[in-house]
Amino acid sequence: MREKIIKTLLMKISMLGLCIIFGLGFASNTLAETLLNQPPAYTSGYTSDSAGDQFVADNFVLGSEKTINQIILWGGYYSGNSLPAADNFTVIFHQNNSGVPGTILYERTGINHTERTNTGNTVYNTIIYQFTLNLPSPPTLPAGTYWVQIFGNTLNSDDTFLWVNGILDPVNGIPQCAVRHPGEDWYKENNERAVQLNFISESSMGACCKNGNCSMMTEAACMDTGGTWQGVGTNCDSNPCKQPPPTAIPTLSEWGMIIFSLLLAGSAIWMIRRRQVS
Ligand SMILES: [Ca+2]
Ligand SMILES: [Ca+2]
Repeated sequence: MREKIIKTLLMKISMLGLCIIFGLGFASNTLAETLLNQPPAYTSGYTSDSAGDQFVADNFVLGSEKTINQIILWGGYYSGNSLPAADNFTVIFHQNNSGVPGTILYERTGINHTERTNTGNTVYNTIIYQFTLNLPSPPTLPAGTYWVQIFGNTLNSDDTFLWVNGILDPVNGIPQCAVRHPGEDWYKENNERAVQLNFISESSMGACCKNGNCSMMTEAACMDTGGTWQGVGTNCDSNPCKQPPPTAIPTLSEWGMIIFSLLLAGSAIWMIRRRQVS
């Protein structure tokens, strides 16, 4: 009888444990909504760069009003793979103008990645990375058809940002993408860009510290970049990140001082002797 009670109790405790583990798992889950999902095809790509001669954009549909605050895209630095410490992307959302990009609704430049991972794939000898970008002052767009244009700004390197082809999102994607050369009109091409447009709930965002720098991201993204997660709901306004200690001014160690004084004494003796000789 007692054994049975203990067994039941143990079962209840382990069930409770499982509930807690699952509960925590769900609680820390990121509340995310993917508004366009076009994974990379790794077959080909287009350069899209202010320091190149080409820009590309891709089209999508929103069924209702949505905020887009995160972009994941796939590409690399063609063709020398000179990976900058900080990426410099420009993101533009356009209205649709008879099947090509039209009026600009949102434009931000100088966007760095919050996550950047090597996919292990190459296109045109270019290492392809998965870049996660958090959009500053994210746009909220009503239901409709839009274009997202993304390009690198690689003025300081010989490489050019390459945005690889993607697989068409059967729900929110629209076949074809658009290409433009400086000073010319947009024209269509028969493929898609590798891109994901997301809405990540603010309630799952928090401050992430790395090397004294603060940026807003999800816990998973913070862990991936090797940062220190400050918790849900924290922000960078109060600069919660400890500044790295200032570089120490090199000082002579005790041994160094002993050797230094011996050298000094030695050269003094040598000087005196030389004077005595002359
Ligand atoms: Ca360049
Ligand atoms: Ca498309």
